[in-house]
Parts: sequence; structure tokens; C-alpha cells
Amino acid sequence: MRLLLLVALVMSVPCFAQNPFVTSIYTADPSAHVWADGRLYVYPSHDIDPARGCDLMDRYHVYSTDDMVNWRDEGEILNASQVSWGRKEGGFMWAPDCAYKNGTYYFYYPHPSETKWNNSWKIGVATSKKPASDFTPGGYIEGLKGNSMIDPCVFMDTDGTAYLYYGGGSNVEGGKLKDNMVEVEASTMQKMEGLVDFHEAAWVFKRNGIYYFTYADNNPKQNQLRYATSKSPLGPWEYKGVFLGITGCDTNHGSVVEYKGNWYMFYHNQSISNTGKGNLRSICVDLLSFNDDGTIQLVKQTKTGPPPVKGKPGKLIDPAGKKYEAASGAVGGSASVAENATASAGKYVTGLNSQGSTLTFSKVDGGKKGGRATIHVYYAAPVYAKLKLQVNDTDYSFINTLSSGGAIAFTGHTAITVRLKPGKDNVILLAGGNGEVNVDHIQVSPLD
Ligand code: FUB
Repeated sequence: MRLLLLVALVMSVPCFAQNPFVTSIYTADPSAHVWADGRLYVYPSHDIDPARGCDLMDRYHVYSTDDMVNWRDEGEILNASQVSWGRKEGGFMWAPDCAYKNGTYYFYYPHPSETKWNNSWKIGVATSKKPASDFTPGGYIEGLKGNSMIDPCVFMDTDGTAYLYYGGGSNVEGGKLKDNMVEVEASTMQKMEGLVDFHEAAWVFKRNGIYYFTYADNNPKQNQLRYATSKSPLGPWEYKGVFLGITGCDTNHGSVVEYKGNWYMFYHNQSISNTGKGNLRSICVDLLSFNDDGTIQLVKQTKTGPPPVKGKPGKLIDPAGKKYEAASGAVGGSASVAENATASAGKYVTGLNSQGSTLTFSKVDGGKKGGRATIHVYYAAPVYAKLKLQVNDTDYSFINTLSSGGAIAFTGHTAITVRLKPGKDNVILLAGGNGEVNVDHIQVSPLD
């Protein structure tokens, strides 16, 4: 009886995610969609650490969930180095979006084609048969404006017509996409009328027959999100007000989506980096509520995030995969500690706070085919620190290790999806020198 009571109590305690919900790397500009497989996918941009303004943002990772609590890093889907028409210096892979039509996923991203980046923005389109992998970088949408025109949003109406919106500075346009999803119907492209103080970050969604246009404003120092509504997808729009206040970050950018009976607001803040500058941002999600007349209530920004969706336990699921102990190595793999880091009594590795310290896992199994694998790092850290990650020859920049509450509190977990070679010859290197973090083990979970 007592046991039953305890189980009932545990079941009734709401379990929440956390905000930001991606903590391992810096991400911004989340565009959320629900696809036919029943999962919710988020397509953000990636702030590379160390930041150089928004210049170095040169790649995109995708995240997905089926319960709003457990998030999967689907890995990198596109890198500036793959964009043949892009500026030769790379970088500037800004706020993207994704759409689906007739078996193909279309990934839209703003990227300049010239060194003089702000005059040469294009809206690139990459395609795939899958929502979050195997994208082929294609060309860009011809005939659009280049000057400061960024942040594509593609809205698919209930009648199957796709609309493209894009804009920056104080200009924003929208119009129809042709059936091929990579060309616009030029005659339909028009300025969006009726918006007050538009800056960037266009997003369109529909609810109960009303079209909503959300966007970032020019509020000094920290932008807010505003919205307007219309009976038509191309306006004119009736301005309604601010619905997401400042987030602690100079930019603001969000998306709205309905999933399993709730409406959600995705946005970014910079509560992890706390740089005071907008360049190391982190994506968050909270519930979005509407009034009876269809107006949107001011979003309550929380640290807990939303509860799990109905019917899901909301328990953080332990990933499957092969474990590699930091201090002693594992069957089929080995870990070695280089200068300045030490294996502590065969249990975990300390000393990764020292400059030049590294922890290397070699003979990591990439499976028969290789491909995407999530590296889970289990650690203890008294305060925020970070580790530089290199996998074989690829530099994945920094992964964050947030405070776990102490130097031997091994409840810390951070994860990132990378690509491994086939076979047991992969090398994963964690380099220290950026704060105190002690590593217990890693776990490598293949995704493909
Ligand atoms: O992330 C780069 C740019 O910052 C985006 O394209 C804008 O919307 C702003 O968030």
C-alpha cells in the first residue's frame, strides 16, 4: 500500500525540462516544426564559441523531441564550407527555417555570397528526404533582395500553398513559393503592411483561421517580439503588441508551434554565457497561451520549461550506447590522460582546468557503417566550465559543462552529436584549460 502511494506521488509530481533546453553548445533563432513522424524538430542557428560577433556562425545542428523534455541532438546538417555559392570566408549562417512538401524537406538559410556580406544576402535551400540528416546543399532562391534581407520563414497553409517571408533592417516581404519550393512567384512578392517597428525574425503561423505574423522589434539594447494578425497570409496585418519581452539578450528571435495539444513559444536568451553581448545565445521553450479573442498572452519565461506532454513520464531517459571510462578505459576502447590531467584513483579524471590538459578516448567504436553518434559526457563541475572537443580530425569547438554543484558531484551531463568513421579507430579528444571539470566517463550512442 505504502509502495503504491509512493508510486502515485512520484507519478503526480510534474517533471519539467529546463531552460535553456540546449546547453552543450550555443544555439539561437529556433524554428520549430512538427513532422509526420510525430516528433517536434527545432532548426536553430549555432553561435560558435569563441564568438566573433555573429560572423563565425558557420553550421547548423537540429534538435528533436517527442515529449518536450528529452531532446535529441540530430547532428550537423549543413556547413558554410559546403555552400559553393557562399562567400569565400564562410561564416554567417544565420536564422534558418525548414518546410516539407511531397516527400522532401527544404531547409532555408540566409547566407551572403560575397565578402561584403550585408549587401549580398541570399536565401539558400538545402534538401533531404529526411527531416534532420542527409541534406544536399543546393542553390539559392533567385530574384530576392540582398540588402540586409535575412531570416527566411516558410509557412505552409492548410490548402498546401507555401509562402516565403524574409526581411531585416526595417524591410520585410512575403509571397508565394512555386510548387518546386525553390522559386518564388515573383508577382506575389510584396511588402508586409501594418507591422509596427519591424526589425527581423519573421515567423507566420495560423490558428483558428487567423494568420499570425511574429517578429523582433528595435527596442533599444534588447529587442522584444511583437505580433500582428490578418485574415490573409500576406496581410495587410493588424498590429497587436508585444508578446515576448526582453530575454537578456540584444537580439530576439522566436517561433510558435502547436504540439500534442499545447502551443509553444521557442526563443533564445543568453543565460548560460551571460556575456552581456548577443553572440553566445541559448534556445529556450515555454508554453504560449491565447485569450478567447485570439490575442496572445505575454509569454512567461521560465527556467523550468514546459512540463512533459500528456501520456509521457517526462523522465530523463538514459541514452543507450557504449561506455568509455575516463580513468581506466573500457572494453574495446581506451582513455589516456595527457599533460596536466590525472586519473584519480582509477575513478575519474581531474586536472582538466589546466592549460594544455587533454583527455583522449581512442579506439572508439563507430559501428560497421559509421555516421552520426551522440557523445554523452558525464562530469562534475563546481561552476560553469567548458571542454574543447575534437573528433578524429574535426574540431567541434567548445562544449559547455554547466555546474553540477561541486567538483565531485558527478551528475553533470552534456551531449553533442558528431560523425564517426566506421570501425573501432575513432579518437575523441577533450581539451581542458577553461574552468574546473572532472570527467567520469563518456557514452557513445549511434544515431544511424
Ligand atoms: O543569429 C543571427 C541573427 O541574429 C539572426 O538572423 C537574427 O534574427 C538575429 O537573431
